[in-house]
Amino acid sequence: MTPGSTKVAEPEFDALVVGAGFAGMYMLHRLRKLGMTARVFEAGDGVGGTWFWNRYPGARCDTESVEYSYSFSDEIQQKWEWSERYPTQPEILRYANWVAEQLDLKRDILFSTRVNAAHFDEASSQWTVTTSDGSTTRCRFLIMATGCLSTANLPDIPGVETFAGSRFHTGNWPHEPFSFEGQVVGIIGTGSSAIQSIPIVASQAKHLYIFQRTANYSVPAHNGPLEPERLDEIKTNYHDYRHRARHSRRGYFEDTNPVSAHQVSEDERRREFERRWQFGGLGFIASYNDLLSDEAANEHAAEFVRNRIREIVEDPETAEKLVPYSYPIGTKRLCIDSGYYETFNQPNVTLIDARDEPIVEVTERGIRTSETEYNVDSLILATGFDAMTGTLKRIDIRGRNGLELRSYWEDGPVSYLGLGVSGFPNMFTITGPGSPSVLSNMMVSIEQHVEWIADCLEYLQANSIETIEPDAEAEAEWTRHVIEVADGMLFSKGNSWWKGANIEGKPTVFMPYAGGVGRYRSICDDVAANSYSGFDLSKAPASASSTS
Ligand code: NA7
Repeated sequence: MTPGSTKVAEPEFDALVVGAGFAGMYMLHRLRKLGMTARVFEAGDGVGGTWFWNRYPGARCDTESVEYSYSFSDEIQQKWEWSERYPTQPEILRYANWVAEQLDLKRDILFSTRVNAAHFDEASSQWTVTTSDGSTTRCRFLIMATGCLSTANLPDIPGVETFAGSRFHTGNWPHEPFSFEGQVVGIIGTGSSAIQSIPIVASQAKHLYIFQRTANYSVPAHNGPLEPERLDEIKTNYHDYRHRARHSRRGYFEDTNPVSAHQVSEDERRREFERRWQFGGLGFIASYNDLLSDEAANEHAAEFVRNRIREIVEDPETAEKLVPYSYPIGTKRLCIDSGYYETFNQPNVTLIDARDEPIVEVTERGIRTSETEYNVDSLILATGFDAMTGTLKRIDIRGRNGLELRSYWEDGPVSYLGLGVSGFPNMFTITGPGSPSVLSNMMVSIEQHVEWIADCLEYLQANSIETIEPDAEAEAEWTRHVIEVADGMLFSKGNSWWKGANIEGKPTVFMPYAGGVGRYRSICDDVAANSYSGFDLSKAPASASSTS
């Protein structure tokens, strides 16, 4: 079938992909390899997804560059040269554009085009997708590659719209360079985005006021140039490294230490935490295999970080405000920093504990708390995202019988394997809720989903199957399993965006699958090997034509 076909019964594309981040880009490549006609709709005017929008100062990936990259093409992984251990946002964006060129992807991506609605028509088994330019496009398969952190959360602080100075959200940063030189700046939030940007903003601003509602745990990145010898060694052994990551717990080259924190002496534990602290990065939380499931084990790691904060921050009162007590380490996303705690030793930086001194409103001039008004020239909202479901629920998605996804998910997302939703035939979600996604190296999870979906589409074609959708019972069972796994861990103790706790009124349901990427991969593989068990497949009526 060719795009633009006038035959009404025919879909215009075999597949439409929503989003041109790393998921959408790779999906397009795989769809082409299957010989399918495909188009990608992308709201931004470039590829890169998360990395297209998050341009705040200091934006950098917390996963090492050699791991946060595509593995599906050895040519691509051998050719590209990362410059630093952790890639900056501009470098990741350059990489995304370079890959798009290598694979000639852009000719099938419609930029500056937001998907507003997608409705399934049962008579034709087609999706009709309505975009921001008012046009509609029909397809057989709808693949949501909308990312997990793509809807910025504007806090519901009274007056936030009235601020007269420059206002920024880290997740939607302007594309033009902006300097805070000589300015008084206020930043609300101390999550990962704030922790990355604060040292940079503090180096420019005349004064920086940081409004912290919850103290976070952060581990140093110890970023630096990527040594050529290390890069060579990885490139030589890339195949083995990638294999290890795909079958690991978190999707990284180095797996979680299989030892319990209780199995070793206090001295040994301290040495291991110290070694990982000095090495830097998210691997700190993988020091022992029970840090996320055993409170006492967790407390050892938490206390280690608390003591480090007290050592780094000179003013004891400020240090105490920065020390996190309210949740076990790792039950909210661990942060990785470059000089975050050290920044509080600068005379031009003030920490305001918004628990002791709550923010009352944003005024034209600044931020008013219960105690005083802080006048600022610029206001940075580092207040996170309506994660994982926010973007999907903002699109008017309707499946069989007009079933709306947003109402189906009113009490929290349900899905089968985080790949599909019952009642929404031929719709796939890449790294959707119910899959490891944000608990893992996203690249590993993205590639696994894209490859699984591509194999599934091939199977459907080969077997003349018209529609696939999760069986409601399999979906309910999987959703229960996702929650059960999380309940067996300490995640209920952190008010994280993983469970929607950061958004007023959002159902508090733990969304990602915490069972590990290796285990999850074999579950998905088994499902595929068993003729897509847990999915309902329906054959095309004999008269219907095939799509490609
Ligand atoms: P996060 O991690 O959700 O952090 C948002 C921060 O903003 C966090 O400190 C919040 O405090 C704070 N916040 C949110 N709303 C308010 C209001 N109304 N008042 C005061 N403070 C508020 O988002 P990030 O962008 O930093 O990171 C997202 C992910 O990107 C990260 O986990 C990595 O995976 C990369 P709270 O903790 O809710 O008390």
